[in-house]
Amino acid sequence: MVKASSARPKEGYQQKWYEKGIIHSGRKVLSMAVPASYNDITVSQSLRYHVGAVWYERNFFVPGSWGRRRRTWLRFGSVHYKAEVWINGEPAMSHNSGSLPFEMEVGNYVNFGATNRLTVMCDNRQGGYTIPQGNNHEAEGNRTKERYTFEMYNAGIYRSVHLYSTPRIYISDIDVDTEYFSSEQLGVVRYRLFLDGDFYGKSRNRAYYIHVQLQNQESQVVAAQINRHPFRGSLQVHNVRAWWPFLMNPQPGYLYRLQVELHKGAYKGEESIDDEILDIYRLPVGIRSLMWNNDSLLLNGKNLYLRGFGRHEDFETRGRGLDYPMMLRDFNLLKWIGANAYHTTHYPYSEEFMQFADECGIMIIDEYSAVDIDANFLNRHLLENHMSVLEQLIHRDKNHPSVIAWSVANEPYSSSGYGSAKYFQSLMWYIRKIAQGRPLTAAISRPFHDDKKNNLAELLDIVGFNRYNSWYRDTRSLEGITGAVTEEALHWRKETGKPIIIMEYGANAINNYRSLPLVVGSPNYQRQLYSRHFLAFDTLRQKKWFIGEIVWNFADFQTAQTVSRVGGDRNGIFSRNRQPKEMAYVLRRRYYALSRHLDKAMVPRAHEERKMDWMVTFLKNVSTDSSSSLE
Ligand code: BDP
Repeated sequence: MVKASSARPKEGYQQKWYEKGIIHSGRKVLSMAVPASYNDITVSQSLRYHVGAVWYERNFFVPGSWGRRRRTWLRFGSVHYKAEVWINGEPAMSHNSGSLPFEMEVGNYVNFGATNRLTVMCDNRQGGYTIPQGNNHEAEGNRTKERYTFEMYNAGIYRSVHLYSTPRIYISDIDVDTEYFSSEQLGVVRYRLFLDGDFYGKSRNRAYYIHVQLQNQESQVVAAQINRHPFRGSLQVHNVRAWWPFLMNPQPGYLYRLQVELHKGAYKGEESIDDEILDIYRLPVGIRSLMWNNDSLLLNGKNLYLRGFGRHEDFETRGRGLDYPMMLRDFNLLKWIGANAYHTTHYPYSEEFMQFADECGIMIIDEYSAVDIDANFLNRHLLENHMSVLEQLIHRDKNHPSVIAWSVANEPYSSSGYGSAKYFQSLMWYIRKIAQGRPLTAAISRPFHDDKKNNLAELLDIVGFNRYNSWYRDTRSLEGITGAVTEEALHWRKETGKPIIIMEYGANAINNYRSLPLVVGSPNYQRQLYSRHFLAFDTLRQKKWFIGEIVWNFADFQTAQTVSRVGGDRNGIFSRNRQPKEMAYVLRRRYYALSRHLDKAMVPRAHEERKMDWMVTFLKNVSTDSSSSLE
C-alpha cells in the first residue's frame, strides 16, 4: 500500500499509479493487512490521521479453466469510504459508500491461467452529500485537516475480497419470505429466483427449470418443488420448527437450508429432474412471521421486548476490520448477558456477523450510516445517496430472519424547517416500497420540548429515541432521569401513536475509578444512572407500546482524537478488550429477569441461581436499589 499526499489527493491518478504499479510511485510501499482498517497497523502518526487516498495493490492468479466455461467475479465486502478498482491497469469498478459490498464480473479484465494485478484506491474523504456526511477534507494552508464529524475515523479495506466464479447461466439472486402458523405447526417459504446470463430470445422461459428443496438440520428434505419460469413459488413445511429469538425458545435460531438447482431442459412436470444441473445455490432460511401494529412488534405472534446494544465493529490494531474471534466473543458475551438484540450502529455490520445473528437468534435493527443528517444539505443529491445506500442495505440483508426492522437514520436533523418534511417524506415513500416485510424505524434525538414538529417521527412504524439524560444532558442530576425518560416516551407516543423504543442511553465508566461522593465517569455513577432508567422502563413497559431498551454501548471503542474523548468513548458495558465492567453484572441480572418474566426463559446455571428469589422479584426491587443513596 502507498499513501498519497493529503495535499495532492489526485497525484495517484495524475501519475497513473494503476498503470505503472505502486512500486514506481516514488512513495514508500507499506505492507498492509486485508481485511483491516489501516490506521493503527503501523506506528506512523500521519497514516493514522491520514485524510485522502491510499492505494492498495496485489497480484492474483485466475485458474485457466474458468476462462471459457465460467464467469469470473471480484467482490469486495466493504471499502471505506470511496473505492476505485483497476485490473491490470484498466479501470474496472468504483463504489461510493463504505460498509456495503460491491462486485463486478471481471472476465474481460483478467488473464486466465496467469497472474493479474489488482489496484484499489481508497479515499476516506466525505462531504456534505455523502452518507455518512463529513467535512474531513477542508484544507488548512497546504495540508488537509482531519475534521471527522463522527466516529468514522478509520479507513481501508475492512472486509474480505473474493475472487469467485459462476456458471455462464447462473442464479443471480433469491428473495425469500416466510410465514409461521403456530396453531397448525405449519411453515410457508415463498421464494423468487432471478437468473442471469447468456439467454437468447425467449429461451429463458422454456429451456430451464428449477428444483427447489428445503432441508432440515438433519439434511432431510422437508419440502420440495419443481418449477419453471417465472421461477417463483411456495413451499409448505408441516411440523415446522420456527425461527425464534434467543431466550424466547429453548432452541433459538433454527435454520433450514433452501437448495435451488437450476436445470437445463424443458419442464416436463414434477417427475423430471435428471437433466443437466447448471447452477446450485444454498441459503439458510429461518421460518418466522413478523408483524407490527400501532402498539407492538410481534414475532410468531408474540410481543417482542428488545433488550440489547448498539456497538461498533472496533478493536485494537485492526480497527473496523473483520475479525472472527472478536465477532464470536461478542456473541458469547451477548448470550452471557442475556440480551436479544443489536442495533447495528451506525453502519451495516459484516455479512458474517449477520449470518451468525441468524444462527444465534439475535434480532437486528439494521442501520446504514445516515448519522447526524445535516440540515444544510437536505436536497436531492443527499436524498438520492440516502435512498441508494438503504436500498443496497436492504438488498444485502433482506433474507436474514434476524432482521426485524430497518433504521433509516440516526439522530438526523428532522425538525421542521430546511426542507426536512419533503426530504423525509420522499425517503420514507421510497424505502417503504422496498422494505421486504420489515417496519421502518430511526433514532431521533431532536429536542422534543420545543414547538418544532418532527418530520420524521410521524412517518415511522416504530419510533426510536436517543437520549443521554444525566450524561450529555443535565450531567450529575440523577434524580431527574426517571421522570425525563418517562416524559419523553409519553411525548413520542402521544405525537405519533406508534410503538416506542429507547435506542441509545448510557454513560461513560472508567474501570477502578472510584470516589465518595459519587463522581461522573465512575462505574458506580454508570450503575446509578442505569438503575434510574430501569425504573422508567418498568413503568413504561406496563403500557405495552414501549417495546425495548437498547444500551449505548456494548463495548468501549476508539474514536477520533478529541479532548472530550481521551482514550475513546468509554460508554461500554464491556471494556474495549471485551471484559465486563461492573455494570455488566447488573445488566445481566436485569436482562435475564426480563427474559424470565416476559418469555418464561430459563436463566443460566451460574452462581446467580442462588439469587433466584432475588431475580424473580428483581423488577420490583430495582426501585429500592435505585432510590438508595447516591453513594
Ligand atoms: C450518540 C451517537 C453515538 C455516540 C454517542 C456518544 O449516536 O454514536 O457515540 O452519542 O457520544 O449521540 O457517546
